[in-house]
Amino acid sequence: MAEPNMISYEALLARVETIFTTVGVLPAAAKAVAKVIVAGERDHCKSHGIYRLEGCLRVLAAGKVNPEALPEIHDAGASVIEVDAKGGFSNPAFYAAREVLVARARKHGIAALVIRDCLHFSALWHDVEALAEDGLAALSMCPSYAFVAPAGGKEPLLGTNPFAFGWPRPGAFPYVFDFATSVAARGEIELHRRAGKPIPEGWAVDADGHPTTDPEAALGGAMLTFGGHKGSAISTMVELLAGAMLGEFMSKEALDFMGGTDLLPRHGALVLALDPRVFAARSGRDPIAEGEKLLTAIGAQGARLPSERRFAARAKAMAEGIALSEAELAQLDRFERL
Ligand code: NDP
Ligand code: PYC
Repeated sequence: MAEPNMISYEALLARVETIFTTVGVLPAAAKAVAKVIVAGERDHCKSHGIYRLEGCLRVLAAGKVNPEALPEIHDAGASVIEVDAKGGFSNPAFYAAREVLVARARKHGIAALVIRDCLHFSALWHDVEALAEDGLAALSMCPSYAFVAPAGGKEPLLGTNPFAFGWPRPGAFPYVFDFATSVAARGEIELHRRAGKPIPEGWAVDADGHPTTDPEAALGGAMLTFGGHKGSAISTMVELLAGAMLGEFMSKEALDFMGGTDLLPRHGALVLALDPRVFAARSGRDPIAEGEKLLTAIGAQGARLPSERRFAARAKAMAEGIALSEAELAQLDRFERL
């Protein structure tokens, strides 16, 4: 097998940022989007790493994302804050509103960020990890496209609807989980298709509703929810809270609006931030210390915490560089010549 090419995090970030600014994305947005893509690659989350560059450039070329969008914050001083992404990527909108979300959660104990009208392609751990670093617990969710059949059904109706949670830990990386409510993210199936590999059984059914391990048939059929009816219910909750409740598209509407899955979905997103110390204030107990007892006990059983693999991959990439294949490097070169 060919030796991987090593590139530093900083060098990859600079290259990806330049690719975005060259095609007209405003510098602050280019920085925010490049940061999440390169962080995905650094943490070896390949389904939302540099592979996503192609989709971002495609939606930019199609004129279906606003490269000059300036997120607009609507803040009435209450615990619900809105940021209108103005048809731009979701990440700049989140970072634009992060400070006020944190301040409001510290003041009221709980605050919600409503992100409106955004193009969403990224993993959600970025949001909850950032908030946990500010000492807050956080939940993040959004719809996507109707790729997934509800448990007991065969037709795509629900999105892959990711759901993420973060919890602060003293002197350690936060506790973070982040998963699609489908068995696997759509990006994973696409990566299997590109590599010419079958997908595991149980991920999807074909267009006739029969189980399939062929990624092509899966992409043309329906993905399945994780945990059967349980994942289906959580996915439905994401549609209701981050779609219907916000007055933004649910996954079926997002798909109808864009007219196909070639371009990234446009919808809203919901981020909740909670200050554990405000909630526990009258108990006299330290919620972070109490939480640590549980997290330590999980580790003591030899079980790994979610994100441990990701944080280990990050440490390795920061020390040794990020490994890219010849094909990935060639693609970066090609995008730089656009
Ligand atoms: P995975 O199944 O790869 O991982 C889900 C979570 O479980 C991670 O936090 C992972 O931590 C953890 N985990 C995995 N294995 C174990 C284990 N053995 N023990 C403990 N924890 C474990 O994620 P998905 O494929 O479901 O989703 C991938 C990404 O896709 C997510 O980041 C999600 O946000 C994104 N996504 C985005 C969408 C969008 O619309 N923007 C739509 C759908 C998905 P670790 O990383 O350390 O392995
Ligand atoms: O991997 O399922 C996915 C996905 C959908 C939108 C962004 N990522």
